[in-house]
Amino acid sequence: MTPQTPGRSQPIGRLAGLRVALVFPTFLDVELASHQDNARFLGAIPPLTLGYVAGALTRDGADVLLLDCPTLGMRLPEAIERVRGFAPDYVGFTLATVDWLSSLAWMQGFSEALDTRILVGGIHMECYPKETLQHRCIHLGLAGHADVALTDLLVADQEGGDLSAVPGAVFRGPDGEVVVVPEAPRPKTDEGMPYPARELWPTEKHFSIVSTRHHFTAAMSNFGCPFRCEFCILRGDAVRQRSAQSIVDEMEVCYREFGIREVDFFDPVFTIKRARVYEICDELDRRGLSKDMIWSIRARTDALDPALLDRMWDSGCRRICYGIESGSNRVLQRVDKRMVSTDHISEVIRATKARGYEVLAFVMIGNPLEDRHTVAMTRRLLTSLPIDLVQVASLFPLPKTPIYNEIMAKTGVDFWREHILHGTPVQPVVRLDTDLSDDEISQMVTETYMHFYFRPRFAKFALGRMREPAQLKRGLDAALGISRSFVSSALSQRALTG
Ligand code: B12
Repeated sequence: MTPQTPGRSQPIGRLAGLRVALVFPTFLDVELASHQDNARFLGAIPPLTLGYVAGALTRDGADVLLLDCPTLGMRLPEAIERVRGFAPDYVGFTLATVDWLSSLAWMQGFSEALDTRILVGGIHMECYPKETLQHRCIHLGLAGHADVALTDLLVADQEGGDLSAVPGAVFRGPDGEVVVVPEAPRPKTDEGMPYPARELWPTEKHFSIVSTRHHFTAAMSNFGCPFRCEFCILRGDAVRQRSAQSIVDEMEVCYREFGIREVDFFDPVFTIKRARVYEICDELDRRGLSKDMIWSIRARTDALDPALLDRMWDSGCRRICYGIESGSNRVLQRVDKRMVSTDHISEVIRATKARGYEVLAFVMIGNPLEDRHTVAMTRRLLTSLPIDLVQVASLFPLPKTPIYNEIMAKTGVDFWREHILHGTPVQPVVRLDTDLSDDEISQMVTETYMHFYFRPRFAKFALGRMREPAQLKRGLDAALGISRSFVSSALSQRALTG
């Protein structure tokens, strides 16, 4: 029997008749505060967050339009026209702090063009709810998971009810002052949480730069993370764990209803509970899904062991993305990845590759204690191990992280708050315990990519996995993009040094 999407079989209908358009903007035409290149090269990843919001809304009977603009190649004017035709009561946006200016430009565009209420949520609303609603184009916000309180919020807003009784509500009171209602404690399980509403987005168009199968989707097996990395906003966040049953049910829906053959789990540590991973594998085998569907996970090298690697391989897991972050043990300890040492990382990566997995490593440049020497150590680690793919990020201190809190304590300035309120630039980035400048770091990021990818080993790997021309084109586009940013950063370095 095909499993049902939870909640959809018996809609409660409290939102019946309400129309909500959810918009995931295309940001590349606006000046970004963050990593433009990453966004371009990652691929067309589904807007999972809005998929979950849409799932919660349709569960309770609302009509929802979900516009995945980057995947559809849709710019602001076209998106406005599409939404106008839908005549929504609300237009919803998910906000990430680093993309604030782009989101604001889109929300202002919608607010000027349409007579509708703008609704916001997302991780940013846990950081700067008050500052966000200072912008008059935004009417209503929610901090916390949509399935918990969104229906209450919209019903209260529609009926002129008491918004201050809704946990996580953010709104302007009668005198115009912004009211932020504390979020209720996060649920510990995913009970009652719908799946992302995949029927509302163009699944056939989604891919990631590393995906190999059609159709592809992204998913989440946990929300939040119990680890305590100092650069991460999820640190200490209450973990909402999904059961093995619910994860495999969702995979089966993906397989049968959407023809999906590859699922990439985006939560940072899929293997938090090893017993659950065994259950997932058993269930995938029992339903015959492991024969024809591949999946990939993100994990820490200290949250896996050889037996688990064997078990996941047998049930169709084919890629593991490890957050190894640095080749320097001092840097790892400084950012509280202290359970890991580079020796241990090397051992686990070799064991992973020996079983046939593709190995992707995430590294960062610009953490506290970073210097040219530690960056060289990271590069050496990457090229000394059987790693197939690498993603290099420059540290952008995020709000609500220990690194950012230390920067605030030292400088006395909350840069992000100023950015949200007044649009003041957040670059050059103020960094902690490193003398490296933004320009040096971005050049090192590009050099690290070049150092890793422009090697015969990678060319062999890439050619070996190209099964269709589209994959080859994506790989070449990414390589060209990296080379271009290398040349332009080399030229600007030369200009700087005269
Ligand atoms: C999958 C993912 C992506 C996907 C999909 C993004 C998406 N928005 O759907 C892709 C690859 C496209 C992506 C892109 C980016 N991401 Co991202 N992403 C994630 C990841 C791994 C999971 C997000 C998710 O699906 N969570 C599951 C849902 C259930 O939880 P949620 O996101 O909190 O959403 C719930 C509530 O917040 C609320 N809610 C959320 N939005 C809304 C909207 C409305 C209207 C309402 C009412 C409620 C509501 O209801 C949701 C459902 O319960 C998170 C890290 C993590 N583990 O959470 C990073 C994360 C959110 N991403 C991050 C970043 C930086 C980015 C990028 C800026 C990177 C870049 N420049 O390319 C872009 C920004 C795009 C954007 N505006 O979201 C940061 C955000 C940090 C910050 N404060 O800014 C995070 C936290 C990663 C990290 N540790 O740094 N991302």
